[in-house]
Amino acid sequence: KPRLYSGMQPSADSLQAGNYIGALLQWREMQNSYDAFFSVVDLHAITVPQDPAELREKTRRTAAQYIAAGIEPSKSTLYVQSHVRAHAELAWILSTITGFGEAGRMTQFKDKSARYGADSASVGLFTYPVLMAADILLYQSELVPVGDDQKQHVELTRDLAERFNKRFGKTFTVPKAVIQKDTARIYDLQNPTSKMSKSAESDAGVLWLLDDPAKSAKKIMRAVTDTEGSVRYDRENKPGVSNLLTIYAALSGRQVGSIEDEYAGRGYGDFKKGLAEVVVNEFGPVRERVLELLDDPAELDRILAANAARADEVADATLRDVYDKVGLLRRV
Ligand code: AQP
Repeated sequence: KPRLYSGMQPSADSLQAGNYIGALLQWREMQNSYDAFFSVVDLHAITVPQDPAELREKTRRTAAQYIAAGIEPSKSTLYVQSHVRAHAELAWILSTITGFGEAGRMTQFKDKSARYGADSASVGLFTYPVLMAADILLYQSELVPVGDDQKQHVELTRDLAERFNKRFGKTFTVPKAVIQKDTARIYDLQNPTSKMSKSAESDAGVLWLLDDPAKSAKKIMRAVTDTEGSVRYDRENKPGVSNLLTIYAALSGRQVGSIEDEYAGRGYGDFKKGLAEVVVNEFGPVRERVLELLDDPAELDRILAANAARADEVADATLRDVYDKVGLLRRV
């Protein structure tokens, strides 16, 4: 089976609906046809300040959400990035073949450093894409499912793989990004032109996977719509309603058209009530399962350790080859 790699940052207590629909649901599907590696990328998370105790907890919680959403640790390799040392080691090697200017062109760094200010933006935030390249290349991944915003980082990964192969001989598989479909992009409920995000400034527009169902229902009832009053998909003129339709379709497995038909001639209130039910039915059991998993952290840690050992095997083989190729003396 072809290899696939993807990951998420443990940057909040709960994942949000965009992470679930845009990433987890797709991963769950793909794990059947690919040799998939799914990582909780804690080394990436510390490129911005994190509280140590909270980070540990968020890492477990993120892993639990992967499992509860249907990523099977016996089918996919589901592990914590920092458990596999090769990530940091390969990132160092790759940083030595990355141009300073090349890294400086990454738009995510420009955005994030503008947010934090030049002096509080870390060097780690600057080299974030190099660590991401290491994540992907360690496993000789062919495919990398990512959101649109990560496309540039996968391009850099390809460039680095090709550069390394050319300079030192064939070592890495050159990966391809699988860009998430437009219908899998979820927007903020209060601000439906910007993407739903774990780090949104206001909580009101974010649907958390682990939120109390009544709270999620309330947020949906208060979601921004428009004055037209008809439930139809029109991303440009009706971003709020279109976003709700996208969520409805993704979580119910129905087509947008059939949902439009069902609510034709009915108001937004009915439509939102219907959606709230769909969300509660889908997220409720996931939440229950997460709570069960978190109830036995030792068992969860054991699963993660076993999966990290599996990841180590593949990663170490690549790293050993890389060390040899660049001329590092083997320790005997
Ligand atoms: N709104 C979204 N719609 C669809 N997909 C989304 N993803 C995130 N938001 C949406 C997908 O989730 C995965 C997780 O990526 P990440 O944890 O590296 O962070 P992110 O993409 O930056 O997501 P967040 O929630 O906005 O996190 P923070 O606030 O921590 O930066 C990716 O596959 C992404 O496409």
